[in-house]
Amino acid sequence: SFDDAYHQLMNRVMTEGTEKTDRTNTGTKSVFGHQMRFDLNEGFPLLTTKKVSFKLVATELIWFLRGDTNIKYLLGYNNNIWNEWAFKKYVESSDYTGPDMTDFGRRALTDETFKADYKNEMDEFKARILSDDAFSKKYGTLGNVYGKQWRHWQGPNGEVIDQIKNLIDGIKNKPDSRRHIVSAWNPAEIETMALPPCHTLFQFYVADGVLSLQLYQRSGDIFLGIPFNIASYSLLLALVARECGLKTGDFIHTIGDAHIYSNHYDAVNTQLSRTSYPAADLKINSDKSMFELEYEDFEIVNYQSHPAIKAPIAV
Ligand code: DHF
Ligand code: TMP
Repeated sequence: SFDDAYHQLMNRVMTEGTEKTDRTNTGTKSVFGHQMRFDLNEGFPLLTTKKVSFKLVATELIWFLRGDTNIKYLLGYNNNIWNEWAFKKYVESSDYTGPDMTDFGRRALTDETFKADYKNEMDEFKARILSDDAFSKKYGTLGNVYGKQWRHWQGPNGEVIDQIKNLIDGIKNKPDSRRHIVSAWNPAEIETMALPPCHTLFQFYVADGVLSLQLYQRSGDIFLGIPFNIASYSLLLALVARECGLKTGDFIHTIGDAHIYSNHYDAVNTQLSRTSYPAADLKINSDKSMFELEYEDFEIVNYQSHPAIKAPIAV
């Protein structure tokens, strides 16, 4: 099952991983270089040994494809997965006058009084992003992250490069090309990003009318991020195949620094003790082009899973 490949990765890192400090001061165990392969003809790879929210995955992918980099769109779907990184930019700015939020992610884990303050400030921040246009323009944005690079890469002479449109044209017109590449890693703009892209570069491949996709992910949070990344790129593969009139083949997930955070070990062991269910299926109930599709056009059928497992995210 799809879960097997993921469980193998968790097992590998738990048993062979090297302990390492990291940017977030949480501590991780990691391996460098791991590859998983998911054949989309076996169903849709939404993990079943914990519940993964397809809604959060799909609304995030549509947000990328719209070229959007502002969390306001996500908040409209009650998708909170990027809040901390926008909030961080706000509380580090001179416009923020509330209680000190330095290192809020880690402090909220051990200090109950602080946790309440943090929650208050975050709730206010979210409400303001949704209701105050000027505020959301300034503080809802994550900088020149995925959406910007995918759809509006800034060329040296002021031209704007739409990598996704170019990709679709390329796959349709020159399927054999070895240049079906999209890069989110724009070295000139890394400084402007709330978080440098984790899913860095991807490539499509066509053979015998079948489309495959390989992702190079430079850094992978195995417990929280990777389940989303697997589902997100599998959905992207399905969308591009549909757009180009091709069948779906494999999603190949190649990860550089594949790590488990030290405060996820218990959660990982819980998940490893579970047995997988049969894979779910993806349905797209619309004829619209991939650029016009909305979350409501997608449906995940026959998704049976174990319960969600909560774990803190390293900011
Ligand atoms: N930072 C770190 N440390 N790890 C990440 O995986 C990560 N991912 C980012 C941004 N920064 C990151 C964007 N993607 C969640 C999943 C994916 C994601 C961000 C957050 C997450 O928290 N998932 C939880 C709860 C989701 C919810 O219900 O809100 C989960 O249990 O899947
Ligand atoms: P880093 O920039 O120091 O590598 O931290 C980024 C963290 O976020 C790292 O734990 C990987 C994780 N991450 C994912 O696993 N998947 C994602 O899609 C994103 C955005 C981040």
